[in-house]
This record gives sequence, structure tokens and C-alpha cells, in this order.
Amino acid sequence: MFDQLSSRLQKVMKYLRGEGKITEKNMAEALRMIRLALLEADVNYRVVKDIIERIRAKALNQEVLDSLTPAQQVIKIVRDELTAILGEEEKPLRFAGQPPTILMLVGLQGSGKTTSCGKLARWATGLHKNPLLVSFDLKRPAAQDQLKMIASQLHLPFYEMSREEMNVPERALKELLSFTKNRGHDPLIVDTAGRLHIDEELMAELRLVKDILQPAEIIYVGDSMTGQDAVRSAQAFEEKIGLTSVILTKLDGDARGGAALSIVSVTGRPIKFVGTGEKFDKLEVFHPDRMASRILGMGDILSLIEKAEEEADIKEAEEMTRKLAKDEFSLDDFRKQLRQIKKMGSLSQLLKHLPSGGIFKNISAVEMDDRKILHFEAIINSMTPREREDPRIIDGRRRSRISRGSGRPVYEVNQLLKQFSEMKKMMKKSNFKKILTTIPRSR
Ligand SMILES: Nc1nc2c(ncn2[C@@H]2O[C@H](COP(=O)(O)OP(=O)(O)O)[C@@H](O)[C@H]2O)c(=O)[nH]1
Ligand SMILES: [Mg+2]
Repeated sequence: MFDQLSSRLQKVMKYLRGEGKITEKNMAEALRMIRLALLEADVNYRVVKDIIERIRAKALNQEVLDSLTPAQQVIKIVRDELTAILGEEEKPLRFAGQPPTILMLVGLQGSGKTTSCGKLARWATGLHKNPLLVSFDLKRPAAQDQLKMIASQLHLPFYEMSREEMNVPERALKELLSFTKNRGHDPLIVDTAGRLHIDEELMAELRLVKDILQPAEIIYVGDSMTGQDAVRSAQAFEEKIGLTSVILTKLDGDARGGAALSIVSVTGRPIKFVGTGEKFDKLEVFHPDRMASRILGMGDILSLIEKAEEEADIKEAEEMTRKLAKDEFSLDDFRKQLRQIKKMGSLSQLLKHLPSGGIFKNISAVEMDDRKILHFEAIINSMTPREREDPRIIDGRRRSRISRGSGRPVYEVNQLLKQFSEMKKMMKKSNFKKILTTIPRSR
């Protein structure tokens, strides 16, 4: 899988390896190669354009990790970019607060909906749940038979609808709902009609199911082999029905990978599972970071990059801790920490490397949501270097200047200064020197 894209990207790597350092010229050539690689992997051209723009911007002004070569730097940026598109972290399937959880699968004919229903039901029993399978296709009531067979193969309950019932679809759906509740089934997995092309009739049918059943998840099932078709139809389903997530099927084939990237990028919906075979155990929870690495296909280089990142983080954390202990921790350092937190919640990284993390619990209690971090950063940016070094000199006049410069209210400037000084006090109180001697050295 993704072999072609991987080998193309490796060519970029090889090309850059021959170059001593990154210049505008060889970067342009590298970007051209990456662009071609993505296009040939069937990534949607608009998505490619965005990716290339972002890679260019990052390559031009990124923080350099000393231990990486220019080629490795570029690979790191590409990996970060792929990961950002695919999602930074796993998004588990949503279960309803009040059972039953209803999972509705939509997609074009042949994409793997019916098969995925069976796979999901089997997966749910693994979580000690009691799933119920149903198929809802007004045009082809016989479409039920396939799912019914799958259900009996898996020894799982199947809800059959008669042709008469289907003639009054609203009532049929309501009955299905109360049956599910009364029998304590959870989740209810709903297979829906698929066509070769999207039409208004199908969309109306799906909207009806959505309105009555109110699914916790509307999952788009996309065939990774079909490339651009899957992207276009995903977009149409997103616009007309509204999706919550994606299952990408047939990743066991020689898919070029473009569909995966484009579907998430175009719909903004996370991939939650991938299908890797016809059998019902071939359903895998999707790990975005692993997928990015798989696409890049450069295992050893990637782990080298990860190690370099980790060491840089540990070094930084140690440096910060030392400064805190010696009372040299300035607002500059605080800003660095905020950036780190934004990047990867690295305060917790720091805590991980300290044996008595308990003492530091209070720091994370300093509530830091993303917006606040941005605001605090803006405020610190508006200070002079001297103010950052010694915040005690920040008087009322300086405060209002900083407030104007950063576009944040004065009370927020005060809040920042207060939190900063409290954090320092807290750090001084805890017996720092002792802790420091027990910090594991970075290798
Ligand atoms: N290799 C492979 N085949 C799959 C996968 N998922 C579904 N299929 C096959 O794709 C075909 C269409 O699947 P089906 O579930 O009937 O699609 P539907 O029309 O969307 O319901 C069947 O032959 C399935 O066995 C998968 O992850 N890998
Ligand atoms: Mg089907």
C-alpha cells in the first residue's frame, strides 16, 4: 500500500541528501517533486496545493533541530503536515450518552458498507456490547439479504423489515427504534442504500433515516481504491446529509493513498476505522500518525527524527527546570513553555521526567486552553526584553502600553503576571535542588 507515493518521496529525500544545505533553489525543486508525488498518488489537486503552500512556509521559517540534516528536516515537515491532515490523534467512535448508539453507514455502491456493518457489529461484541444489524433500502428491499447472511454467519441479531413495512418508512423506522430500545440492543448499526451515483432520491431517503433515528455517527464508507470518485462523493454526502466520520475500506489493495488524504482534507471528518480485507476481523482502529509514517515509508529516518525531537524536548525541559530552581526563569522562558504546551502539551512531558511529579500537579492546574495560550503569547510579545527579564518593573503605565500593543485587556496582562509569579513561588517552595539531582540525564 502507498508504495508508489513512498518511493516517490524517498526520491525527494535522495535528491536533498546530495545537497549540502537547503537553498531556495533546491527547496523549490524538492517541493516540485513532492507535489508530483502527491498528485500521482491521486491526492486532490486543491488539497495538494494547500499542502505544498504549508510545507513551503514551514521550510522557510522553522526551528531547526541541530541533529537533523536538511533532507531530514524536510521529511519531518512533510510528516508533520501529513499527520496534521490525517488528524493529530485518534478519535474514538462516538457512543450516545443514552443507549442505543446508532451508527448509520452511507456511501456509494460497492464501497464496502454492508461488509463494514458486519465488521463493526463484530467489533462491538468485542466490547461486550449487544449490537443489532438492520438494512434500510427502500428501492431494493432484497438488499437486506446480504446483511442478513452476514449476521447469521457472525451469529448476531438481525432486524428484518417486510416489504409492507417499508411502504411506510417513517413508521418502520420508529418501530425499529422502539424495538432496539426495548430489547436493549446497543449499538444499532444501520446499513443504507448505495447507488453508483448520488441522486436526490437517495439523499431524501438518507435524510429520513437521519431525522428519525438521530444517529450518533453518520459514517462515510469510502473505497480507497477509487481515488477522486470517493472524494467527490464524500463531499456530496457531507453537504447533503452531514457526516461525522469515515471508514476507509480496501486498504489491503494497492491503493495509492490519495483518497485517504483527500477525503479527510475535503470533508474535515476523521477516519475512525480502516478495512484491510474482506473478512470480518479485518477492521482496524485508525492511527493517524502510523498512517503518515506508512505513507512516507521511511521507518528508520522517521524514528531518528522522533528521537531528535524527544531529545530536544528533554534538554529544553531540563534547562527550564534548572532555571526555575535558580530563580532565573523569565517571561521569555514562560513564553517558550507556552509554545511548547501548544505544540505538544510538553509541561506534562517535563513532569514525566521528574520523579516526584506530584509536586508539579499545581502547574497543570493553571488552566491553559489554546486560546488563552495565544493571548498570553501575544501579551508577552508586546513586552520589551527588559520587562520579560524582570517583570517587577512593569508598572501601571507599562501595563496599559502592553495591553494596547497586544490588543488584550489590562486585566489579562495582570492575570498573566500574577500566574507567572505564582508559578515561580510554587516552584521555589517545592524542594527543587533535591529534585534536580534526580532528573535523568538525556542520553
Ligand atoms: N479487500 C477488501 N475488500 C473489501 C473490503 N471491504 C469490502 N470489501 C469487498 O468489497 C465488495 C463490496 O462490498 P459491500 O460491503 O457489498 O459494499 P456496499 O455495496 O457498499 O454494501 C465486496 O466484495 C467486499 O467483500 C476491504 O476492506 N478489503
Ligand atoms: Mg450493500
